Amino acid sequence: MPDVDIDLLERMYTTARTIRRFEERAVEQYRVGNIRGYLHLYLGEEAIAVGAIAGLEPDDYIVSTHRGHGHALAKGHEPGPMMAELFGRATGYCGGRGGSMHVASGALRNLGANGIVAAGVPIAVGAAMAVRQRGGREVVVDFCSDGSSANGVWHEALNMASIWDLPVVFVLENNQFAVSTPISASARVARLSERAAAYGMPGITVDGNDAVAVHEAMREPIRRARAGEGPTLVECMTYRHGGHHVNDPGLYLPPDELQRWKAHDPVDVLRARLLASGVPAGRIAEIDASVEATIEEAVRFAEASPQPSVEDFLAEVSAL
Ligand SMILES: Cc1ncc(C[n+]2csc(CCOP(=O)(O)OP(=O)(O)O)c2C)c(N)n1
Repeated sequence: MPDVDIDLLERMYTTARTIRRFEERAVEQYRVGNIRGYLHLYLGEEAIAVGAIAGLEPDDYIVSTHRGHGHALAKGHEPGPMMAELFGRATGYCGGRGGSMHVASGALRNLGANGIVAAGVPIAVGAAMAVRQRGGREVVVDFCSDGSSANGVWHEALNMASIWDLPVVFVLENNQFAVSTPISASARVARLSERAAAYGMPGITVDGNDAVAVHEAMREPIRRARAGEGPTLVECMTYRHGGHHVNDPGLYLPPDELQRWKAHDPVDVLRARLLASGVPAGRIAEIDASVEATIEEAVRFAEASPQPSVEDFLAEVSAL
């Protein structure tokens, strides 16, 4: 087991637990009609955002996906305005206009979740080009999905990032399904990280349910990107705890496979690491209680927040 700083381990556990409770409460709020439309949950995949972002600096960028609540929370978005965004309220990160699938924050350097599969990948490459042109030292982490890697633009974007040695790390969240299609029905390669070879960049596969493993695996890709040595593809193996979105019962997930992955739960893995590192169970209970209070406060904040006004609908819309 890698030797990990206890403070870092506590921070990673707190973030994973925050994402978990945020989404569990979001499901409740969806069921009572406070959140509408689609809600794609990150339950079971939390370790990827937590581990990948733990190694970034505040000025580094992320680009997210339709399953993006965890990315945003790990990048420092506060649960209150995040929940308000899901509620469509004026106090949300995008004034309630983005909702679950379009959370973004310039200040926090989250270039946005995206409802279109693979659409974030060229945005990440464009951001990395901008960093390069400005002579900056920021790194862009592009969260993308197994489904996105079957999309033409994913391949074009990886190729361009590679030929120009752009400062980007592609973090492919392989939850093994694109809606109900298993990865075995859409790819012939055993590991999607093998696709990196086609573009002359390193490709690695890591246990995406272990935040420490993800964090360790990201060290060299982040260093490489920052040093101008080019991109890396990091495939993180994981599994959804349910269907594709909140209203999909996920009946196509083989029950024994789902159970196996649930037994390797990302939050439990971090808790076990804390205990094994000598952190007392009482300290973990304190963290849990504080997360609980934060998320309760986030729900209250969202509920009490005003709806966006009709007059403001055209604000920030420009016509050329
Ligand atoms: C370009 C495009 N095609 C199809 C869809 C419809 N769609 C939404 S999510 C999804 C697949 C999702 O699977 P994956 O990309 O692996 O991400 P995951 O949901 O597993 O995180 C599809 C096909 C879309 N949003 N965008």
